[in-house]
Amino acid sequence: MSQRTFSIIKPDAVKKGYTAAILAEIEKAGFKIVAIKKIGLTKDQAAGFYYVHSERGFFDELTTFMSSGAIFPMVLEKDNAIADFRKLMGATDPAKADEGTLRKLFASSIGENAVHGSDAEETAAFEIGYFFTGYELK
Ligand code: RTP
Ligand code: MG
Repeated sequence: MSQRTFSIIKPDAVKKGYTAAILAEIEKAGFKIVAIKKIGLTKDQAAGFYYVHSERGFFDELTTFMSSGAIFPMVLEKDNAIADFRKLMGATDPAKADEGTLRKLFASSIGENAVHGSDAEETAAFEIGYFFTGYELK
């Protein structure tokens, strides 16, 4: 059944000029881009997005990184979108990511790993609502 997931092209990938190449891989994999925009987050806005990790040792590094430059948040749609996008994205650590995955192709380290993807239906709903409002999601 058709499902929506949420993704971000992170600051490292935007800075390196990989945005178009990543979008091409996403469309090649069968995802429809429902919504996309270019924005910059404050550190507080990054902390709100990643609040589930607020007790983790890497939280300060993560929110500093996510607010370090422009990002492209987006909403993607296809059958089984959440699980299929996690597969396309690859492991959190690019050194452990399978060949052909976005993180294998475009990421440099566990901290600067090029893309985000929602991990469950509830997180996708929260994350889509964090960045997009109803009229942007036609
Ligand atoms: P994401 O949420 O960004 O899609 O990544 P993920 O599900 O694969 O990984 P998650 O466990 O949710 O971690 C969120 C982000 O935190 C950074 N991280 N750094 N230094 C570290 O040990 C470490 N561990 C995680 C990564 O950028 C990861 O994407
Ligand atoms: Mg995650």
